[in-house]
Amino acid sequence: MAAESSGPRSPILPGSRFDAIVVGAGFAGLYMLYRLRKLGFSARAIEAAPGVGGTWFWNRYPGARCDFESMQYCYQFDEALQQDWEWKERFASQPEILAYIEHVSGRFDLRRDIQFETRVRSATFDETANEWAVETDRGQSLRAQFFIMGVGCLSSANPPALPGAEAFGGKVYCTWKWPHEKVDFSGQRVGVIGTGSSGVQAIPLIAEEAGHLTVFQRTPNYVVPAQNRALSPEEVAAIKADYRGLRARARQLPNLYVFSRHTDSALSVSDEERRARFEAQWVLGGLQFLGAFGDLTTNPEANKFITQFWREKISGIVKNPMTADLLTPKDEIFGCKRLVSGNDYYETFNRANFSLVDVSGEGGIERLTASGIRAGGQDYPLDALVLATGFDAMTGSVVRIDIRGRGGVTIQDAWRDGPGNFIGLAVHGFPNMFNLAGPGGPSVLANMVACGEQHVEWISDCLVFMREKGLASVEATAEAQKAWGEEVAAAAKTSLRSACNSWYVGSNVEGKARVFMPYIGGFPRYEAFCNRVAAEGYEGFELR
Ligand code: N01
Repeated sequence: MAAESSGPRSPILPGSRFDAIVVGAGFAGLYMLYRLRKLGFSARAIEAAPGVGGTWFWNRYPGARCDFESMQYCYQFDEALQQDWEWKERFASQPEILAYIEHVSGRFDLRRDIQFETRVRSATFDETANEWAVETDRGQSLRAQFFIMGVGCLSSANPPALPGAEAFGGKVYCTWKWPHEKVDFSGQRVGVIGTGSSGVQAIPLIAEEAGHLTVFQRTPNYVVPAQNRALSPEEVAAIKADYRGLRARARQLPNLYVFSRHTDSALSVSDEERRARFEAQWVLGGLQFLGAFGDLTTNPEANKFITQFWREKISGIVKNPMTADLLTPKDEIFGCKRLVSGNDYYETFNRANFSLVDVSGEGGIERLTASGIRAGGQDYPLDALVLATGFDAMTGSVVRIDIRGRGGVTIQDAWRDGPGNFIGLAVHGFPNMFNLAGPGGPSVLANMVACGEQHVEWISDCLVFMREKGLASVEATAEAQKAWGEEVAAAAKTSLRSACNSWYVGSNVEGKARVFMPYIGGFPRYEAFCNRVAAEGYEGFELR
């Protein structure tokens, strides 16, 4: 289906022993590779795709776009790079982000150390040699002192088990592995399952093309207009004149992201003032809505005001009152699931070629049939079905590798009750292994690119420290991991985000431990922890 599987496979690179093996050539993995090389470590990155980009390589569905502003969702490690690159839009589209990552890999000649179209199958810690033995799906055996994962938080798909899937005669497309060639939906009856960020972005564009679009919605989401637009040369110049200043300000903020945010309580103002503030943040666009008041995601009373505001917004846009009601979140806590930033989402439901089907009831979608979907006792004929059903987030891409640490303990066993780790970077029992921008760090709650850079720099410093001291292994202690787990859990308790079903808590994956996985204590506090650990000679780690 996709072009990447049809061409010749990229060659296996020579060499089998490295200082470090990096898994993944997305934002974090690429920078890790760059940094390792710069510091004189030998490194090989292993990447499943035939190109760089990670999540931005695969997620090519129509409308795919970042919900962080492009001038912040990019590397800051190289001033010339951030000055040279010209972002076109306020929120960059997937092709623009992919072009940027490809530019970076070319500019720093990173591809020569990346082995593409290769999956790491297993990684086993050799306690005698203090190194990792890595096997790939191409039959290679590689060894390295350090095993570093940049596998992405949202890269392991979680497709629903739909009865009758084999009977369906139409085409099935998945947002997370979209074909490289243009998919032409002209005149077709298309169904979309999933109204998270991916579905919300894809739906308006598919609707423009399809003969008829049917959206199967299980849970209504809060969708805020992105208010995307072209960047003007003046605003780009203003940011570039003080790019370092912008980055420094971001570091002082919980999400590593500068935007308009207020810290006062939604309860401290009059109804009119509150409404005006909501309206102003709505107009500013995207995730900035979260900054309307300081307590929207911590105080249930403040949170409730949003539901009313959303109801009014939707009924002001969507003409059919039944559709508007179905689209309106009711008991859903605002901000609990990731706020969705879209373009023309609610407006799309006014189209004549559109149906919204509620599949929230018992049983939801009953089955796929040869000609479509059966739900609520009714048949919906379809020529094509789009799955936008999300990911086994944060841990899925780690646990699908057969990773075995000290004593042969598997990562699956170690993480059975949740992804225990120390400062998001290391796991007790798995010496010399690091995880970039995953659970236990601010990662998905923050600017992922900037967060990944901080991780890469911390790990690089640790590796240099070990080299200078002649150390063979570094491993998080059980006590440090336990204490960090308590910190992560205590922070989660302060937020309403841990109180609902979402991929943040793993509830979308059957059998997954229910744990709020990212660290919600804010980036500055997180970075201070990391810095203190390093300053104290890697306190919380056992160095051998
Ligand atoms: O996935 P999701 P996503 N029957 O898990 C529904 C990032 N991202 O790919 O809510 C019917 O959010 C499910 O319904 P419910 C971003 O962090 C960012 O959209 O579980 N429906 C839900 O509606 C985002 O949060 C960007 O009831 C079923 C949807 O599928 C994360 O990736 C763009 C179902 C899944 O939503 C994931 O987003 C895209 C079933 N059996 C992604 N199973 C931007 O930067 C699942 N669903 C803007």
